[in-house]
Amino acid sequence: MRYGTIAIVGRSNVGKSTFLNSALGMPLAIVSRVPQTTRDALLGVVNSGDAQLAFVDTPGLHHPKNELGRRMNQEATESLRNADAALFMTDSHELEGAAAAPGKDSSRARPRSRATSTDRSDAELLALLPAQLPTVLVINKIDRMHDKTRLLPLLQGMAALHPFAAVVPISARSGDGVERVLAEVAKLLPEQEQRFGADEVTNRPVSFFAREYIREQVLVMASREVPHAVAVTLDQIEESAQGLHVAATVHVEKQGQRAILVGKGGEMIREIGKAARQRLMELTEQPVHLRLFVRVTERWRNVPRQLAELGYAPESS
Ligand SMILES: Nc1nc2c(ncn2[C@@H]2O[C@H](COP(=O)(O)OP(=O)(O)OP(=O)(O)O)[C@@H](O)[C@H]2O)c(=O)[nH]1
Ligand SMILES: [Mg+2]
Repeated sequence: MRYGTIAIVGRSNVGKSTFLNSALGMPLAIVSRVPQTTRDALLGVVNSGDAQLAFVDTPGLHHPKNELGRRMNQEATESLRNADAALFMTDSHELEGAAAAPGKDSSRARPRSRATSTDRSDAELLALLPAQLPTVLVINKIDRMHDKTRLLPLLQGMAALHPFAAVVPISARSGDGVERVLAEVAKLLPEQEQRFGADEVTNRPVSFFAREYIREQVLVMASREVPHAVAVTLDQIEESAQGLHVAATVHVEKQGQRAILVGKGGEMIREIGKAARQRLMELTEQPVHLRLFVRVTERWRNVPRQLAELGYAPESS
């Protein structure tokens, strides 16, 4: 019997949360095209053969621009310190693009589109892995590779950067290769008692997912306008015979962002609410009543007191 925690780390947007969902067989974690979607570490328990794999999905490592970003990076590096193994994820599509560009080495891969000054290279991030931590390299999004003959040299190039226990190409979106990752990771875990019951998936309460699923829909529906300025707090969360009652406030930083999120005649926020409610109903398997408010909370990403009030844990020392 094997059990252990595995930190899933890598740059933003490489597909860490998509992988967790694929391994779990349910869309627990939020996913979007916007970098820095995940802000808090999220446990997802996967039972595979005689092993129990406690995955911890983490925020994408990046050069932070504000207090929130600093805490997100800290959350990821702390998860690594507490893990029995790591899954380091990168994006084959980006590696392919970087390798094709003359004078660039594949370890320096950065997003081909949407590249920003917050991006960090894989080589930089590999240096953050604790020396003795057994690590599986997962090369994601192989479904997007134009030239599959490039895969082998990319795998070899990445493998040369770090003593990985295994290298596995996957498509987290289609599920291709995910089982192999589970098998490789299970080999790295200590022989010990399992910690979670067969039907335990996570340790986060429904209130966490209520906030997350609302923020996810904002990212999905208004990704161009307000990608990172959004936080969600709950004003009410109660269960009754009629189901789950949730009232939440969506915080943005500027009046203009508020106008966009509310939309013409309140249409945008209604659509966000409808989709988030659907996600919550599927998670909790009960009717959900959701009311949303949009409020301007200036500079919340930079003010430690407001970060704490908006649910982002105070920095641990
Ligand atoms: N084509 C393709 N797209 C993928 C795959 N895996 C993830 N994606 C997409 O990549 C984008 C980012 O996915 P996420 O799972 O949110 O990435 P992440 O690494 O968790 O990102 P952060 O939380 O921001 O660090 C989303 O649009 C996903 O649908 C894949 O295997 N193939
Ligand atoms: Mg994520």
